[in-house]
Amino acid sequence: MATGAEAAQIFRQNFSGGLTAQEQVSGNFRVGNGIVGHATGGYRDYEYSFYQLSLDLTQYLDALLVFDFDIVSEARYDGFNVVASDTGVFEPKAGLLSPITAGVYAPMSNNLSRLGDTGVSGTKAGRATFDLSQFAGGTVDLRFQFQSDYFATGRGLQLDNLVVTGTPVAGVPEPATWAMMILGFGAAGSVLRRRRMALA
Ligand SMILES: [Ca+2]
Repeated sequence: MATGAEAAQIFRQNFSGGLTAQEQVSGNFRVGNGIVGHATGGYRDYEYSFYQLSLDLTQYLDALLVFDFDIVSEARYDGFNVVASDTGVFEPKAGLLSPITAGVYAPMSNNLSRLGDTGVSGTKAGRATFDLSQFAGGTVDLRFQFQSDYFATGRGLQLDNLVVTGTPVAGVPEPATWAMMILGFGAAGSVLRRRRMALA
């Protein structure tokens, strides 16, 4: 888990602008009013929508995902969860990521075709944390997927303030280290110049 002063920011999104090339939305999800999800209106019967994010973690030893969620939906029958794929292909119900945060996921009642048995449902808001360390050293696609059954109610899901942090692999100097190195090279150069002048 990425903790302490050594953790670096890998990705940050507050949805006040558009999406980057590494993000996409599908179904009824949109970006608007500084959020992604059901930005306006509600959701429909048998909806499947998602926000998806591709992360390059090749230069990190670990990674931590944090985001805010706010959902108004039919409890246990409509909801969302987060799934991961390192192949770019998502199989229904496969790759479920479980949050570190306790009490976020709860059992779904009707075993939704893609969401599966576990998700965030009903009327709920909070901040969820996921450990992505199992994907460190590689790339991973994360899908924040929403699904409803026949009885659609509520305005659905909104996501905001998504941050991914991680510990960079050793050997990648921090900016402060680079500054020290450049100063060091400069000092060495001036010593050489003085020596050449003395020889001339
Ligand atoms: Ca926002």
